[in-house]
This record gives sequence, structure tokens and C-alpha cells, in this order.
Amino acid sequence: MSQASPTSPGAAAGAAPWWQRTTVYQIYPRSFFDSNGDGIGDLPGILSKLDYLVELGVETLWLSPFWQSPQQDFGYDISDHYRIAPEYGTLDDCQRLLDGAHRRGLRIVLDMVLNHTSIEHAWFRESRKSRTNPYRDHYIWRPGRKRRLGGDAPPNNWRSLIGPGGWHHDPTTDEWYFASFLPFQPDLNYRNPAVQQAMLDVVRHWLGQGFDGLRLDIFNCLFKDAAFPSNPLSLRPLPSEDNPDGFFQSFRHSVNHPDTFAFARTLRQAVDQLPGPPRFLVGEVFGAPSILRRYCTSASHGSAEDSDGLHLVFLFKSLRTPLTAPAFRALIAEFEREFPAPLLPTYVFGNHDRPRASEHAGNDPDRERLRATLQLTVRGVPFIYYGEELGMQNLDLPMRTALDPLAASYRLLPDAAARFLRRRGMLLNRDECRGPMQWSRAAHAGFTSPDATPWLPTHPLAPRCNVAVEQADSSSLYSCYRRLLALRAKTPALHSGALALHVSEVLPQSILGYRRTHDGQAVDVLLNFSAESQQVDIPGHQPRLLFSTHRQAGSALSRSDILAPYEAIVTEPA
Ligand SMILES: [Ca+2]
Repeated sequence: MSQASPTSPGAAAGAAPWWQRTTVYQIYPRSFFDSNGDGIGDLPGILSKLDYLVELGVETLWLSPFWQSPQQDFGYDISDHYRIAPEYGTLDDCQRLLDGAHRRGLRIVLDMVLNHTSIEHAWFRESRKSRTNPYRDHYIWRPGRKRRLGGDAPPNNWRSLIGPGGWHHDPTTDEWYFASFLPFQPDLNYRNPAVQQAMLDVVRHWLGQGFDGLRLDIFNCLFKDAAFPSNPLSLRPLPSEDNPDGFFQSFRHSVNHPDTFAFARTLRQAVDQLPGPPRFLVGEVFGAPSILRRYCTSASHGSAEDSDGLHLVFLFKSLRTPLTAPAFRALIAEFEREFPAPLLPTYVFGNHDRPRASEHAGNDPDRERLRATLQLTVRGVPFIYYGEELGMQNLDLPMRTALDPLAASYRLLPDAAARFLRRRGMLLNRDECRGPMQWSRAAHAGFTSPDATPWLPTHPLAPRCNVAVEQADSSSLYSCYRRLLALRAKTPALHSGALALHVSEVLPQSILGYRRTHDGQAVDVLLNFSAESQQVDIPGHQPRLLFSTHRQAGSALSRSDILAPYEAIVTEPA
């Protein structure tokens, strides 16, 4: 594949590396665009929509996994890291997609599942055959504990991240294997050097093909305590974004192990040694920001020399931070404190595992525009999930017909309870956030051919929430994203600048304000989180309006101006 990578205008000496300035758009390949009418999105389908993404203005694409897989977890269960699942295309399609993206100045980040494989992977098929198989130690096998009344108990009390026990008994050898997620996704044993080597080879192979980086699935589960002590009890019934403890267990010995922080540096070194432009690594990890920072830096306080691990980690706390000025002021302050430059926070409001961002904003387009303005003007790398730019909403599907294996583990839960949990950010049927991309008013929202059956149903709102309709409407959410992405790309203070929160005492309580500065340029952002108009002092003697969710850029602005309900503005003090 091509080594060519896009050059960007900001690549001049002294500019921040491209990945610090970029905007990321996540594509779930199965749901983006179906090019051959089998109802399943595919790589040629993504290729045919690259111009849409260029026009929108996103810069880096993250593709969920499309490797060989029995698709029990829709690609997050890989059975061969060197082949592509036939429903998504061929290796040639993959190359055409990469070349097509690079030609347009887009970059592509792959979704690498290092923690586990599919139960169908050749390594696991071998591993489970006998206790002396050469691949036995590729996975985590332990004998059970004998119960006093006979029978076997699991080796210890470790739970999977989703609640049920993580150990699974295999009768062939009468031992238990461990899986951090679902039972058909056995965890690899990173204490085996052969596993580390094999997975680093996979990483080198794909980045060597010219891909621009990796998103690392449940990276914080790689290493566990080598002595396998049981985890302590916890009072927490459910895990949260900044604390993986839950289901009445503290995950002390099975999650965020110090050896995983160390492996982040091993991985970084391997990636840095590759020829070509710099790549970036972003880890899917869960925990308090102060702990997650340890994946990025070996020092307790980040400095340029010490930023030697993953380039970025997801900070999922934003997903459940209420859309209020005080809550986001506190969140930004925390992220700035824990991820000072050259570290960089990330801002994410949805992905393939979470309720869609529209629900976080109460399915209110005004509040979605406000959130988009925050996400694209705050200091950090924004991650946009496909369809978020349209305000696509969650599908509402019954649990009993779910294709998602996670829902199958909770199939006895009533739909009303599942809906209640979804509103609180816990998505048990992830089909609901993975609906087909809404392209037009055509049959199946233009996702596939009219006579095909899409793998998931399209949303009933698709006839009025789709690309064609919103591109033609300058007041649509899509148009708002497009204007924001264009402004960010041409404004160094927004994509590379430092951030200072405006003093809250001089602002109404429902207004959040911050200034971005870079190389003598200053830009102010003011966000009205309330349903009421608010009078605010605009910084500067003759402030200029660069962007507003409600007004034309360049409109007159007075030094004491009125922000409409949920209006967000970007100004230059001048
Ligand atoms: Ca297809």
C-alpha cells in the first residue's frame, strides 16, 4: 500500500504535530454505506462517500474493525488480523480506500483490538486443545478452585467489564480461560513475550501499509495481576465513566495495571520507529483522568520529554456531564489540570457503544449546536460519531430481537428498564446507536439499494434528518458542524491554542466562556447553556463575530450583547 500521507498546510516548522490539531470522525463500516446491495455497509461504500467527509470538513477517519471475524461482536472479535471480512471487501478495496483518503488530505486510523481475539482465532483453537499445546500460553488459563462440597469454582472472583464473571470453564482441559468482555473474546496473555511480539507485528504491519494511527480497544485490560488475587468488594452497583469499579467489585487487580502503563511506552516506541510521518495512538480506557494520564506519560506531571506513551486517551466523563455551564466549566478545568500541554484531552459525546449524542442534548437541535460548538472550540481532539453531525437519534428496538451480543446477556430485562438505563448513558442493546447512516429521503435512507434489507432498520425520522435535507438547509445541524470545522481548520488559536477559562464571577451563571490563544492570536468562546436570553460583556474593544449558532458571521456585535437561548458565539477581541 501507499506510503504517501497527506501533507497539511500547518506542517511548517514549529507547528504542533498533525494529530494534535486534527478532528476525528468515527465510521462504523457496517452502517455507513452499502455499495453492493447486501444490506451491509462496506469499504467501497466508505470510499464512495469520502467527498462527503471532505466537504463536511473532518480530517481523520477512525474505522471500526473490518478484519476477518465470525462477527459475533461485529468485528471486535477478530479471527485473523491479516485478512478482511468478505462482507466488507478485499485487501485491494482497503488499499483503494486508504489511497483515496490520502489523495483527499484525509487520514485513516484503524481500530486495533489488542486485548483479545475471537474464540475462532487459530491461536485459540490450538490453545484450548491441550495444556501442553504450543499456543496454550497465548491466553490466560487457570485451574479452578475446588469447592468444599465438590465441583469447580472459577480461579478467582474477577468479573468481566459488563458484569458477569470473566472466567469460562473449558471441559477439554478442565481449566478456565479469562475474558474481559464477552465469553467468545478470550483475553490474550501479555505476560507471554510471544504474544507481545505477535501483536506488535500486527501493529507494524498495518501502520507500515500507510495507515495513520490506531484506536486501541479496551487497552486498560491488557495486563492483570500475575498472582491472580481476587478483587476486593465494592459498594458500587454500576461502573461509571471515571471509575470502572461496579457490580459490587473493585477491579483493582484486573484493570489499569501498572504493567499496562509500561506497555503503552513499548507500543509507542515500536510506532515511533516506523518510517514515514508520525502516527498516533488513542486508547480506549476507563478510570479517573488522573489515572488515565499514566497511559500517556511516565511522569506524574506531563512534560514534553515525558509524553512517551499513548498520544491520547478517551476521556468518557464528557458523555455523562450534564449540558450546563457549571458542569462543563468543572470538566474543562479538570481536563486542563490533568492533561496540560503537551498532553491533550479528548472530547467525545458518542460512539458505537454509547447512546447517541443527540440524546445527551435531549434531542434538541439548539442544544446540539451548543454542544458541537463546545466540542470543536475547546482545547482537545474532538471525536465525532457518524451521523452526529445530522442529529441522528438512537433506534428504539426491543431487547429480544437484538443482534448485539451484549443485549443477549441481558435479554430478560424489560424494554422499559433498558430504555431507562439508556437515558442514563448505559446502552445494553448497542444496535440502537448503530443504525444505518441517513443519506437521503430514498428507501432505507439511501443507505442501501431499495430492494435490499439493511442489517438494522433505518430510523423513522430519516426522511427529515438526512444528509440531502440538511445540506440544503443553512440552519441545519450539519451546516453548523460544517461552519465550525471550517473555522477551526483556519484558526490556529482554535486547533492549537492554549485555553483559559473566563472568570465565572463576571459571567451569568448559565454562560461558559473561555479564551484560546496562539502566537499572538486570541479567540473567545461564549456559550449560553440556558433556555433564556442572556446579556453578556464580550471581551475586547471592538469584538468581531467569527461564528454564531444563530447569526451570520461578521454580524454587528456590541460590547454588551445579548445571546439568544442556547446561542454559542466565537469572537475575536481586536
Ligand atoms: Ca455491502
